[in-house]
Amino acid sequence: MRGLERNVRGSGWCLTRVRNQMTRSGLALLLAVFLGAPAMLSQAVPTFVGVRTFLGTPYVTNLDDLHADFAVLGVPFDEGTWGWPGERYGPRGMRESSQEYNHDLTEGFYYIDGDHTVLKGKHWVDVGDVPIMPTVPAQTDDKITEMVRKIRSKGAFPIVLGGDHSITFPILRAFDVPVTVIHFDAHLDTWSGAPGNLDHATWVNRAVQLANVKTVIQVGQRGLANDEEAMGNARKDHTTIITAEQIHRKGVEWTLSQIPGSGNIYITLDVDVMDPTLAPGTGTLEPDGLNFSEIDGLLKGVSAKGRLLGMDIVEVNPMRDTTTRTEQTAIRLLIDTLGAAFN
Ligand SMILES: [Mn+2]
Repeated sequence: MRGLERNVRGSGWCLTRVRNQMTRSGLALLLAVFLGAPAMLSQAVPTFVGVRTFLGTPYVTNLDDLHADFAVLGVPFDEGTWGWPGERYGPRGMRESSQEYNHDLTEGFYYIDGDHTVLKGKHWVDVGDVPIMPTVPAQTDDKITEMVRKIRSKGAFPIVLGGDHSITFPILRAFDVPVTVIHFDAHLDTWSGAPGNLDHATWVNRAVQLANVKTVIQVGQRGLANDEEAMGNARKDHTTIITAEQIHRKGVEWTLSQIPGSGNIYITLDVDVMDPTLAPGTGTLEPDGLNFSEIDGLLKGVSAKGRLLGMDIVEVNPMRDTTTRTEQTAIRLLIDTLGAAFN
């Protein structure tokens, strides 16, 4: 039934792909044709056709109607940045770039290496964006918490697309169980900032004060923006720090060995943890970041350290990357991580 619920967009199907689809699920197609209902043909839709949802998943506008394994929530918010604005376009950019992998997601994702498929039978939905109240960030933050809490109460895994990094604090507030936060970032995000302020460089100081946050493991820090003040606060916050240089020098396996096993895990991925050559579309560029194999290996490795309960991808700024490679890389990392965590 899931397939029949899917939105089939346009009639310009590529014949070769339709033929392949027919070989695989000819019966479903014939049935659908006879019943006059849309078949599982999303794979056959070109990437430039249709209304954009993440990976072409069904759009659920009312969270009371949410029945899925994975729920994608956009947070188009960048009022928490000290640098370049534009992260508010991150969710739109990632929805657009995700069309590259648009297909019937219950078929899972096939990897040529290892000749295997992950996430088979999983149901995804896009629940749209958090309502944003411009210039009233506390209200926006409350909405973030409310929506993530609701997604979790419906038994779905929240995938949050930011937005600047300040959004991770209201997301974590929505978890009512103890979590270890694995924080991938070029920066510690433990700066003191303006008094009472929640912004993208200070959110870790607040996160560690949440009763449900057990600890924060910081991975990938480097460069000149991590000053003594941020380092002092990171120590006071009892965070574990593994720098980019250590990862380059000692490798992915060593890095994973430094991260203890944990009950529940939450992953927050600031795309600036990657090298700017790989992810130029972000607000705070810093040379000598992680390459794709490093960040991919680390994400897959940490997701096996415990029970992954949620994930966000933040600081994607499409206005600084017209090539869209930042978005594409982030989406691939997300699928690889979920594939490792749920197989
Ligand atoms: Mn950050």
